[in-house]
Amino acid sequence: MEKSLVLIKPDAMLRGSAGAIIGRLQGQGLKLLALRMLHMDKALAERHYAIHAGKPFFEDLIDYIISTPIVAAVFEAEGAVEKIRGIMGATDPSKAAAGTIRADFGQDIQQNATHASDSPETAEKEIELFFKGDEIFSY
Ligand code: FUP
Repeated sequence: MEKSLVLIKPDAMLRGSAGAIIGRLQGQGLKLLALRMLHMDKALAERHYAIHAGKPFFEDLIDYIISTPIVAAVFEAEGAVEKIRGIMGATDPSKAAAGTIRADFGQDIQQNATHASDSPETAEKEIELFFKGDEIFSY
């Protein structure tokens, strides 16, 4: 079984879409193992997005992700990483397939409603940034 980290980002929080997004993932066979609401600080944001450090959009991305509280979740399924990325759709909501979370809830390439891990290895590292071992349930 594979796990992936999902973040409900500030634009989706401001629009009240967190519950709908979590429900959509649960409804498509992803098992919810961990759930937490937090306001990321700059240090955590920079660690989470370290791979994008130095890119032109990096500073804006950090300011955006720390602009409101967010919801962090761990979901599990066989092939969870690819499954979730398919359900979420392309990074840019205007290019995301109809019926995907980003097409339905995202605004633009920055305010795109959700984050999901891009590989099982990244997922393990990202999950550790947001959750302690005993906060991840198995049932
Ligand atoms: P994704 O894996 O689909 O979340 O997309 P990326 O890892 O390519 O990008 C991570 C985040 O950087 C995106 F969610 C939004 C942000 N981003 C921008 O703000 N501008 C860009 O041009 C590209 C990405």
